[in-house]
Amino acid sequence: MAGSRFTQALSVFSLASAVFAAPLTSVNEANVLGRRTASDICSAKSNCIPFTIDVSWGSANPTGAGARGVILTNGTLPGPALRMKVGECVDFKVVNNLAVDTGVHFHGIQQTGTPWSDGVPGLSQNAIKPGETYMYRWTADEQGAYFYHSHYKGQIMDGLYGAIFISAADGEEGPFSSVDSSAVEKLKLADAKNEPLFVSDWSKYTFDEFYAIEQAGNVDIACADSIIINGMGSQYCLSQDQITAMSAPQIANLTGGRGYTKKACLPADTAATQGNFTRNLAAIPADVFDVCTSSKNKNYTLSVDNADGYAALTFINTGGFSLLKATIDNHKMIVYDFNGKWIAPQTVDQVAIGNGDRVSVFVKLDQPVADYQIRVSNNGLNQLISGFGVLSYKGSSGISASSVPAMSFGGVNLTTIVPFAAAKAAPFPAETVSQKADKTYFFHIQKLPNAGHAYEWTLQGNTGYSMNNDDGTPLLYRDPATVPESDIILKTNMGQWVDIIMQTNGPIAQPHPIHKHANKFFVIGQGSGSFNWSTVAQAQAAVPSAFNLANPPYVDGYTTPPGEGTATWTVFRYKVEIAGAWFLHCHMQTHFSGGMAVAIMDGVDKWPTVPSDAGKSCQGSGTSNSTWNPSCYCPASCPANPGKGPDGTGTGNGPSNGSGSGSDGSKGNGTTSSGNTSGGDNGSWNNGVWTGSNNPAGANNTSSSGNGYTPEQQTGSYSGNNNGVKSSSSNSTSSIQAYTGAASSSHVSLFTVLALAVAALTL
Ligand SMILES: *[C@@H]1O[C@H](CO)[C@@H](O)[C@H](O)[C@H]1NC(C)=O
Ligand SMILES: *[C@@H]1O[C@H](CO)[C@@H](O)[C@H](O)[C@H]1NC(C)=O
Ligand SMILES: *[C@@H]1O[C@H](CO)[C@@H](O)[C@H](O)[C@H]1NC(C)=O
Ligand SMILES: *[C@@H]1O[C@H](CO)[C@@H](O)[C@H](O)[C@H]1NC(C)=O
Ligand SMILES: *[C@@H]1O[C@H](CO)[C@@H](O)[C@H](O)[C@H]1NC(C)=O
Ligand SMILES: *[C@@H]1O[C@H](CO)[C@@H](O)[C@H](O)[C@H]1NC(C)=O
Ligand SMILES: *[C@@H]1O[C@H](CO)[C@@H](O)[C@H](O)[C@H]1NC(C)=O
Ligand SMILES: *[C@@H]1O[C@H](CO)[C@@H](O)[C@H](O)[C@H]1NC(C)=O
Ligand SMILES: *[C@@H]1O[C@H](CO)[C@@H](O)[C@H](O)[C@H]1NC(C)=O
Ligand SMILES: *[C@@H]1O[C@H](CO)[C@@H](O)[C@H](O)[C@H]1NC(C)=O
Ligand SMILES: *[C@@H]1O[C@H](CO)[C@@H](O)[C@H](O)[C@H]1NC(C)=O
Ligand SMILES: *[C@@H]1O[C@H](CO)[C@@H](O)[C@H](O)[C@H]1NC(C)=O
Ligand SMILES: [Cu+2]
Repeated sequence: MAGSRFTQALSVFSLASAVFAAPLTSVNEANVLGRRTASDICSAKSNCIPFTIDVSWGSANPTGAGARGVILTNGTLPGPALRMKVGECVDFKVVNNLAVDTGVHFHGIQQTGTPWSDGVPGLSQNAIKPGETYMYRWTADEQGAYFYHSHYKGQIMDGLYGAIFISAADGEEGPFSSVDSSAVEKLKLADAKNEPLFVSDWSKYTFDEFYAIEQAGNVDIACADSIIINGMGSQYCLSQDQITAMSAPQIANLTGGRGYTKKACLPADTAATQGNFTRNLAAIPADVFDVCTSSKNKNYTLSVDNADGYAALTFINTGGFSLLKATIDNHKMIVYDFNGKWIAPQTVDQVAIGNGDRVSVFVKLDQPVADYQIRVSNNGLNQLISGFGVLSYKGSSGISASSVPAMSFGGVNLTTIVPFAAAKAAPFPAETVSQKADKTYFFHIQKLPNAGHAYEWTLQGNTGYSMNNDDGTPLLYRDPATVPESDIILKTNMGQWVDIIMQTNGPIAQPHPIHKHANKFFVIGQGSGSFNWSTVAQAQAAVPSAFNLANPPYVDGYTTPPGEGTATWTVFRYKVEIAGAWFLHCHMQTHFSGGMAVAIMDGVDKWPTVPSDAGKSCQGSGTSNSTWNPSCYCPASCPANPGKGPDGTGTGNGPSNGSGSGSDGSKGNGTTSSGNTSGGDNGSWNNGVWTGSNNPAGANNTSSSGNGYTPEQQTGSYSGNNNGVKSSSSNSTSSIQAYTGAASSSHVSLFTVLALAVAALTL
């Protein structure tokens, strides 16, 4: 099984490399398939904010080491930022000018009522093909810092990402008065100008090349060339003395006395992190782990004005594998927003930023006018590496002479520091978590058992989630009744409280930044060692201090604790609130690509019907606080009760009197049918015309159907059972023909591809 998966992955790579073998073009040159522009798309209006990104393969040189193929978003890396306000909706159009498929996820956005806009090929949509466009429409329902990024295979490592800032609704008060009660207005202004700092590891290799090297060498690569901030960085090479001085005491032991490589990384054959597998070290280019070549590009500069009193910035880790931590010389940071939630503010010297995390901080601008270094260091034993930015006060004439770094290039503390405590990030205002759960899953995070591959992982414990599922039929489009629950597909009912216990197996329990799509989860407990209880309640009774059910972190991402010589465990608890097909996965792209994910079908009892025009372009022209009705997708004008037609009723004289009252023939305008024979009636409405015939022989059914809105050609049908007993049931079915005029409803054709899809998701 593992073997076939390996082969599959290899063939995918060969395909991709064929695509990428074409000479790289600059952003303005068309790819082979011809460019699409925003104008060749239908012009029907919604009242949402239009936002278009054009993604294309181009080249960039973030570290000065030479140009590399990257994904450019409107010609830039990172892409443009989207700013909105709670209650507003966006028509986020992605024009795929890549030569490969893509899909764009809105990290942390809950997608209430719009599960088809989550941007995950294979789960919530079909991948966007080259030359195609997909329009994601969703509503901003919670303030905070978010980001969009490719969720197709490993494309995030090639650069497709950009910020999303959602400001609070009028009257919603953040935790600003407990930051500084004398400067609430200044804090609000700073928050409104919150600047993204995308912090990320960077490699000279594209994702496909990177993954191919992992496979060829049978290694899990956690060694970067550079840490970049907003697409800028340098490669720094340390002397052997510097490496030795910054090495943690465990390194000699972990590496069998050899120490770090010249690139300051754990060697490729470090068994404790790579596993005891057969490797092919010769297949790994020397510059991946061993050879360091310095290069230089700019340091990103964040300009601030001390007249503002405070600046706000958000660290966002879009990297492939490096957990990061940041400090700003001579400045405290006041963390006020973490992974989609305001929190009770924490004043700290250092913040940790796991992959996918957003950490928003206020910086009090009370230092002498100068430049101060922003330091971003790797936060793990795998490598000694940092990237740098500059906090530049208006009027500055250079780096402050009295600058005091809080940590070294290798992330070693240089002063006494207070780090941000994510485990104590109490939501503001407080949230309530259920004291018990309805359903429990127990996962073992580890390398995929029996696969023999250092780069293959499982979140669940036995089975990995294959990246090739990204090319399959979306789970959202399938009838949950026909999808069996499995190791990698969980099924829940609406309203249930679900516990996810994750044990990260030792001997070296690496930390994993776990991200959940749709609504957030509470982090109710964590500890060291094995989770050797059968329920959370038993664990709570045994080690109450390991749990917090008072006001625990309520987040869309959280990093599991590390362990040396031991396993660790973490418990997430969430309420099923939004029906759809969602991911729970490690946001280290290398682990995710290696299978560390499960799909969750939340709310299978309230499974959504995907509008047939989901993803179709009909971008709106809203500019501010517009609202929209999520059940009304593309139509130019929404009916008062979209998706539902008038109630139909049927009465007839059967053997005894009965009545059927049907609900809501969808947008159809068949309304009333009545029968009048002793045996029963059989007939139908069509465009408001009754074409029924009496059927004295005894059929008791009446039905009506009618055409509704044009040009969308919605057809509603009502069939009432009028069988002379009072309990007659009603029924409504609706189908909306595709905007393009394609035949009838989506759900019918989707069932037919089911068998194929099941096969695709089975490993
Ligand atoms: C991105 O580029 C397209 C044209 O290719 C343009 O219509 C759109 O407004 C740009 N988006 C942003 C956010 O600037
Ligand atoms: C590392 O430490 C462990 C436990 O102390 C010991 O058993 C092992 O031999 C050490 N390995 C090396 C390479 O020093
Ligand atoms: C590798 O094998 C050794 C000896 O069998 C064992 O002690 C160690 O835990 C193994 N390491 C991993 C990561 O499995
Ligand atoms: C960026 O900052 C680092 C750390 O201070 C420094 O070594 C490097 O020279 C700076 N790069 C540039 C281009 O100024
Ligand atoms: C730095 O200091 C903090 C606070 O004492 C501590 O939690 C952390 O482990 C230290 N980090 C390193 C790399 O020594
Ligand atoms: C749980 O496992 C640990 C070892 O990881 C062991 O020391 C402890 O006694 C076990 N606890 C129970 C309740 O079995
Ligand atoms: C829309 O925003 C404007 C300006 O922020 C505000 O005055 C107005 O009350 C808002 N309208 C709604 C319906 O929220
Ligand atoms: C059905 O009900 C109607 C109205 O209540 C009544 O007039 C009619 O006689 C009834 N028919 C039979 C067959 O009971
Ligand atoms: C039965 O109902 C149909 C449709 O309303 C009507 O045209 C027809 O005249 C009725 N027949 C009798 C016998 O009442
Ligand atoms: C019902 O259908 C007729 C014929 O297609 C159409 O003229 C009429 O507007 C429709 N009524 C409603 C409420 O949709
Ligand atoms: C019509 O109703 C009668 C009385 O409930 C029932 O016996 C009969 O089976 C029904 N016929 C059909 C075709 O549903
Ligand atoms: C609703 O109508 C469909 C199609 O006529 C039928 O297959 C289904 O059994 C009906 N359901 C109920 C609850 O009457
Ligand atoms: Cu994500």
